[in-house]
Amino acid sequence: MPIAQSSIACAMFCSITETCCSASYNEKSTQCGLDQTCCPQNDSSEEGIVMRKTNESVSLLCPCGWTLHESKCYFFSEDTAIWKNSKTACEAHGSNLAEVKTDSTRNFLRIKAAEYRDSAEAFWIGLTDIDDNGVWIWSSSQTEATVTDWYHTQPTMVYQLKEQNCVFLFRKFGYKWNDAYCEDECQYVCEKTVS
Ligand SMILES: [Ca+2]
Repeated sequence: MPIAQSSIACAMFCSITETCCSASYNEKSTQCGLDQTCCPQNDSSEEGIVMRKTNESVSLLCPCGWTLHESKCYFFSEDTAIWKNSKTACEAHGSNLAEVKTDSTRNFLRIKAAEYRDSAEAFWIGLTDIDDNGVWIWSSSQTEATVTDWYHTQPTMVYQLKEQNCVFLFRKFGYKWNDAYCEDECQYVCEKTVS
């Protein structure tokens, strides 16, 4: 059983281990137990985030199909939708379109998106300048973007006379960011906080 410095480190170890769906951390022995059985392939339930804590162990996990990164769970959709409907789809799962506040999250999203390169051309995230052209705002927290991952030619703002007000991770740009037409049909990334 691997050793981890903290329950969060243990949970992160689980999140990068493909076969792991939850982790148990024993604070006394600092052993990190990886559970491979709680997430059956056919289980499409959306039970939300489960966290169990006892005197001796803590379990931190995301719903099936979601990936833990730091203290949030992320979902990379298979279906496609325009930006506005992607936002609604995330909200229907008790989540929001993904927001990037740290370098770590920025890198995680780009690397994770690349794992889907055979099946995903682009993933919407929660960034838009629809209210004020050139001012990029995270839609759920209503904060201005400070950390960004624009491809070097982006944002273009306008392309072929149409405004580009919504942002996706774009395969053509190594999943760095592109501003695009909000009416494009793309896959999307949702996030929710482990609570
Ligand atoms: Ca663009």
